[in-house]
Amino acid sequence: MTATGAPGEWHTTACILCECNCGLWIQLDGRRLARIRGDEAHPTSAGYACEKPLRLDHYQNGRDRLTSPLRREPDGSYTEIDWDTAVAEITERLTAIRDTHGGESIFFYGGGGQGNHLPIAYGQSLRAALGSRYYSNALAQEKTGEMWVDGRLSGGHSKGDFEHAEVVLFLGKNPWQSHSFPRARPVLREIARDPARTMIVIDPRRSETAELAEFHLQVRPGTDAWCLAAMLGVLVQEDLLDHEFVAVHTRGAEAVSAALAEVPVGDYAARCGVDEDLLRAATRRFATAETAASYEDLGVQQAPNSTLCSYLHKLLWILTGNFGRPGTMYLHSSLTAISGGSGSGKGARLTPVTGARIIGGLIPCNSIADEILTDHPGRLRAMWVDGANPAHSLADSARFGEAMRALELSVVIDVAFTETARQADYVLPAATQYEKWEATFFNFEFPRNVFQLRGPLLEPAPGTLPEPEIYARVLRALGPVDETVLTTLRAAAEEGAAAFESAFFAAAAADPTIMPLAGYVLYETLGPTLPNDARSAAVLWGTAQLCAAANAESVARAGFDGTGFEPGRKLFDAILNRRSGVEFTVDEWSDVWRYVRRPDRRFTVAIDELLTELRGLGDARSTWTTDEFPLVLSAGERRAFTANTIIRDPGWRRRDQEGALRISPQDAQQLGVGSGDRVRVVTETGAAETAVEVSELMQTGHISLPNGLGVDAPDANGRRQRTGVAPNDLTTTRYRDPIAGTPWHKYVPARVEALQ
Ligand SMILES: Nc1nc2c(c(=O)[nH]1)N[C@H]1C(S)=C(S)[C@@H](COP(=O)(O)OP(=O)(O)OC[C@H]3O[C@@H](n4cnc5c(=O)[nH]c(N)nc54)[C@H](O)[C@@H]3O)O[C@H]1N2
Ligand SMILES: Nc1nc2c(c(=O)[nH]1)N[C@H]1C(S)=C(S)[C@@H](COP(=O)(O)OP(=O)(O)OC[C@H]3O[C@@H](n4cnc5c(=O)[nH]c(N)nc54)[C@H](O)[C@@H]3O)O[C@H]1N2
Ligand code: SF4
Ligand SMILES: [Mo]
Repeated sequence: MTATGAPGEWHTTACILCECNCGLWIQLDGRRLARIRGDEAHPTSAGYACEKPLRLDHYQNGRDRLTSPLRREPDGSYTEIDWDTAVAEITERLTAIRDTHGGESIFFYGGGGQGNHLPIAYGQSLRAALGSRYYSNALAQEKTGEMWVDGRLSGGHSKGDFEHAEVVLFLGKNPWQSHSFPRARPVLREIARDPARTMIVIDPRRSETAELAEFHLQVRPGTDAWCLAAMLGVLVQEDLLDHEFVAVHTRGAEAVSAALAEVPVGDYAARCGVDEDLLRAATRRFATAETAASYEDLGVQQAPNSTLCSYLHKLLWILTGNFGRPGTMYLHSSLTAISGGSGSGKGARLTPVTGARIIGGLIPCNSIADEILTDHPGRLRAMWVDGANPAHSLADSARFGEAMRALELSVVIDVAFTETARQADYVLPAATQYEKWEATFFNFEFPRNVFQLRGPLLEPAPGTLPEPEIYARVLRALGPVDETVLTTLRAAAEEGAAAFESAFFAAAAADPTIMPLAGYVLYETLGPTLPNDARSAAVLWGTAQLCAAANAESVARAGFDGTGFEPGRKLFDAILNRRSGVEFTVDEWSDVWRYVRRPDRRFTVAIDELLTELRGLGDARSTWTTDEFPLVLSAGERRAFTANTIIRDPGWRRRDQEGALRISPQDAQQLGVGSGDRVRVVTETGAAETAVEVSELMQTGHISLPNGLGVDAPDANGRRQRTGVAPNDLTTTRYRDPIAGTPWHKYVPARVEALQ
């Protein structure tokens, strides 16, 4: 569906500012996104939208938009070049690097932020064509610890049914601002209002969510492992476990119970700074509720002991039997694997230079600079970045920038001239997410899971291309697929769905190199035959077929039934046509055990590596502050107008444009500063100046800066201005989780100096 441009017409699309991807209706005024409201027909968001997307035009028409491919010259300036030149030069240099150092020296990063995942599959084709092995994205600086634990426990991805839970627990998570589940604010308000329901929040800060909670366990920063261990200790020592659930649905619980029986609850409550009676009361409330659901996020995932915390958190709901019923936790279907870590990377378990653990196919973000800068024959020589801004979002930006400059080749695809683009050898301008076919693979619902394909509202801005076309141009130059195969498949596609289905799978069976290149092959063959110029959606044909084959029953229940390739065909047609989203699987709650990927369908609860860490907590260190750096800085809090770096123009923020440093009244008094005063924040890695906001929400010793600030964007006169602090000027890759390698963005030892 290309835009008709009829005045007053509401276009169906979605918000791209966080992983909820709420459905939106948008009215255009020329090329401006003029009026924006929640899409009432969207199956999950049902008309809900927060304040952020109302000003999405700052994304669509940002001053920093790219309109031509750029080449970096030896003096660091950029020259505009045409697409043919860009594709030819990049292909030639990629080929030379592959021939000299092997395809595994070409590293891929990104593949979509919060709303643009469709290009991942086309990127996988390019990786396969080059023989690239290593890949990563932002998940490897937040979710890989949790992914590792989920993998050990069940092999699935767990989430909660907050809307129907009697008790909800948020661990290092502030859904009032960060959302992450459908209609977060109305759901939170309903829970707070209902005397029969209870909210528990574990957060050092009195966040907007904590403000609504009955129990706020206001831990000292970085001490959640002691808090969670104490809660689990209470469960076992006060005999609050769901014994029947544990007996029927888990394996290895004896070892876990034995370790928890020894937890000194009072000592650990003191270690995390939470009143023991409050901790016990909150635990009893959680354990005795009919239904409970919980969510862990960055407050623990980017802090000390993060993988251990993920484990202890999941034990809380498993040992109390809060799984597999409405209002509890669940595992869910997926249309496709989100990490995108397959390609030829399958089998790589450790990074090539530093030997760090690869989880979900992703190199730990904290290792990337070392994988490039270390003098080692296996080091990474080239980097391809798409839809990410790692020179801003990863720990220690200065070192990441140094790593990018040390590469033999770096290519960045983005809509804007970002911090990462400004370190790259080539910059390729993409059409925005409102100018092309796009989709998100953040599809985490149960029992009805939803996928939405969005059509373009506008033609691509002059000079830009949708990513699938960019990948196709590079791949055509590389020529990884025999032309006769493409010709045969093109003819079959012209003939119709059935002919194409048999032809494609016959070709894939005859030649095992086809499947890893499926995105490209589908784009070149099926793509041109799709209605409404939906060529970029071609890869979803394969996705739909694989999803239908893997989840036959629940796809059939969603209305896509039949024999052979019929269910996949029906699902693909629905994806192409139902613009507010498609329920692609419909499950029964009893089906949830199908997603426990174990032969006995039980949770494997004993994880030896983490039980050892649990037993060692008594002697483990819980403070990393020093006389030089006496405060704990949370570098990257979600606020009302932050959305990673997706919108670069500070004018989109209605309040707190500069993103002040939040500090407790006690610390402010000691420094002799008040709200609005300017200070310097100093850490081991760097220093930055900022305004202060004295806040009752902060505990003494804890300071907090927002995420997504500190980008350099042109002002009305075209001069680049930096607004606010770039958090990763202050962070380090050195502090990291021992298992997942994830950074401690929420625990950066710091000091604050008052400025005159
Ligand atoms: N408005 C907005 N929403 C967003 C985003 C955005 O940029 N802006 N980004 C999206 C993305 S990518 C993500 S991953 C999610 C993240 O969503 P959240 O994880 O909810 O976001 P944060 O504000 O980073 O951190 C949550 C809480 O952790 C607390 N915290 C800090 N240190 C500790 C600690 O030691 N222990 C505990 N228990 N808590 C601690 C903070 O005080 C904060 O309230 O948000 C998504 N939603
Ligand atoms: N210190 C600190 N660092 C953090 C965090 C923190 O809390 N503290 N949070 C971390 C978290 S949880 C996350 S998820 C990461 C996020 O960091 P990144 O994954 O790097 O993502 P974004 O900042 O969202 O950048 C998305 C990029 O995609 C571009 N873009 C938008 N639309 C399109 C499109 O259609 N095509 C293409 N090709 N590009 C497009 C945007 O211009 C932007 O440059 O940041 C992390 N970094
Ligand atoms: S909750 Fe997230 S996806 Fe929904 S409208 Fe707000 S920013 Fe957009
Ligand atoms: Mo994130």
